[in-house]
Amino acid sequence: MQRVSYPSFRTVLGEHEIVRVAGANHALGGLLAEEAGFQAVWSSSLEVSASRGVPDASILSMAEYLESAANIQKVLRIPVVADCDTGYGGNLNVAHMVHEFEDAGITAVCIEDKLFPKMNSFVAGGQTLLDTAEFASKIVTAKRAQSTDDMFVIARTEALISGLDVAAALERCRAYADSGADAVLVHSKAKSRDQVLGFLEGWDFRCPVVIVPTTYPDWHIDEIKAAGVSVVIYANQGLRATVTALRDTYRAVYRHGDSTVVEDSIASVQDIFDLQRLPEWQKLDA
Ligand code: SPV
Ligand code: MG
Repeated sequence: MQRVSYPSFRTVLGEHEIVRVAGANHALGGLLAEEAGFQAVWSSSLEVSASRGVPDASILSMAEYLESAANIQKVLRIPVVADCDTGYGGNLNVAHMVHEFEDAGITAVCIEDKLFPKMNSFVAGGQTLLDTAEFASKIVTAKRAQSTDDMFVIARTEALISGLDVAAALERCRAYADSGADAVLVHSKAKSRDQVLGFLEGWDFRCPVVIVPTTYPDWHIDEIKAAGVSVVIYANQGLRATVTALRDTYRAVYRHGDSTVVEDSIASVQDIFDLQRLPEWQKLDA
């Protein structure tokens, strides 16, 4: 058994009309997303920071996020899209980030136009934007810093998150696309898809659009595709499912006094061995 190989995110995007991406914070989560059929995995800053028990507020360092993303990518046959927040500082931090993520085999990174340190998009307050030209220069720097054609840089606008309107989001994304972004991500915390639909109606598709339908979960993939979106990220459903599953399981075992109460509803140990590809590893043992 050799290390698994995987296509670049750019290749995957070229092969699919729409790419479905699932959030994860560790390799096992990535493997389960791959098993379910997703075409890529989002190494989510919310998930990674939550897995460390700290807020998603630029508390962990670039090296810590890199380690998570790289550990996920090492075992997958699908590419990782790394959520790199603001790029961890200014332009030169962005350049260092691109170098390091590229070295680790990551083929897609996403940076957002908020001030460093950033706060998670769903938190009220702390959503101050970087000036459009300054963020555009981060995109130029990121593209200059990459050493392979594969590296895919997603420019994410938090305009709608910060309370600006669709026109402002469009203006920012046009500037980012013209600065070399490979795709734009328009994030919204509205309770319906209407804000993002308004964005798509005004977008001239000079580059692909990425969305994160967390607060408007009723938007079916066929409708998202018909609206012209190229990439959809289910950013934190896995994390939230994990919390529910662990909480219910721990509480039930503690309350019941033995674990018979959960045995029928939890994965078998053999299932874990299979996810670990144990038989393939055993063949390596000379
Ligand atoms: C993440 O998953 O870390 C994201 C999406 O950036 S959100 O949490 O909605 O900001
Ligand atoms: Mg994030």
